[in-house]
Amino acid sequence: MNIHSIKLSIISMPLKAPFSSHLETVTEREAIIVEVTGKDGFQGYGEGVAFSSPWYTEETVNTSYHMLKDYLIPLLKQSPAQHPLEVIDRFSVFRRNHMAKAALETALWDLHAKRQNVTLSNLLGSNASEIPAGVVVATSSLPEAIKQTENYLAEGYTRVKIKISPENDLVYVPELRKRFPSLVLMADANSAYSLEDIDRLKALDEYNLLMIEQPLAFDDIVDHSVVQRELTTPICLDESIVTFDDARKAVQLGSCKVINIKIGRVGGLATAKRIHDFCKEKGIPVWCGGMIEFGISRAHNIALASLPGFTIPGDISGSNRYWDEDIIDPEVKVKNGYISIPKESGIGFQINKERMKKVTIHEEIFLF
Ligand code: OSB
Ligand code: MG
Repeated sequence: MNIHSIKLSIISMPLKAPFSSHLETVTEREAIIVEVTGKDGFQGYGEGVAFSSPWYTEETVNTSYHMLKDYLIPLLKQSPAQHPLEVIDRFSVFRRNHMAKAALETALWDLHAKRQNVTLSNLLGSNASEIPAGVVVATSSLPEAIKQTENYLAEGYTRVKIKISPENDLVYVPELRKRFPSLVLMADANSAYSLEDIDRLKALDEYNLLMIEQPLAFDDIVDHSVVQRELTTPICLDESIVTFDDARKAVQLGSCKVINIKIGRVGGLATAKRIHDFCKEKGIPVWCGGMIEFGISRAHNIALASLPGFTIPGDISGSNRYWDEDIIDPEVKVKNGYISIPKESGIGFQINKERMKKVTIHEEIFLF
């Protein structure tokens, strides 16, 4: 793809408020920004979404950095790709490390779209002009959850996700349902339950949840099919779907009725789109998951979520959900519950260079 150089930057920014699930409380977010510069001067951007510690998946900022610097960038240099679709195949000689792979692959998609002078959304096959927004309430205090829900509804969000575990579920869900009877509400368990909790999960059927996300183990597909048969509420898989074949097996086994697609978790836009296409054909609705991300990943999510199979609002919120000031210009904004898809080529947002400078804690350039 005629690459001149790749710059890796590690950035760090405090969240406006702590993000708490039963697994972890995030107060500061680090991420890797990948900037690919072509010999023609075009630039593409990707964002590595692994966290500082391996609480959500096994990757971290440091393992992603190591993979990019010592394996993925040298591999791309050694065997250049002609098209971003080829990249995932090249990378398959290295196992897993999906978030590291996606950071670089998504930057190449942005670069390619800019060279073609099309939006990334158009390049992926969409001509939508906006996507519905969704927001996650993740706090360990119920009064705070109620207050945040009220505030987000006032900001125009129409779909709210809360984090649940056996410690809070039968308090949070009934209370929020009572206060917001017609709210499109869903719950994410991040693997807080086991098969023995089946009665607890069944009790949630009463509250008209849009879905329950990832109740069982992060690497399970089989036991989820047992739970799905017992529940009327649709189960959505997040952590369990890291490859195209995981999605195929989960659908085949009836382990879920909905899939959350995260570009980083599945190793890039090519696989994300492939899972979307398969689910669309099978009549399985999908939505785009979030990673408490900065603007570059948010922009890639917006392009992906513009595809027609994304029939459920995802965890795509405005930049101001987490950040005092994002690293893109303009920031992602939610109006009347929708985010408009930018019309400029590629991801359609500029990098806010001044903001980047302020939040960068490390950078390195690799010449091709
Ligand atoms: O399980 O969906 C998840 C954030 C970090 C790690 C895992 C998850 C989440 C979210 C999305 O719930 C939050 C967001 O980006 O708004
Ligand atoms: Mg989740």
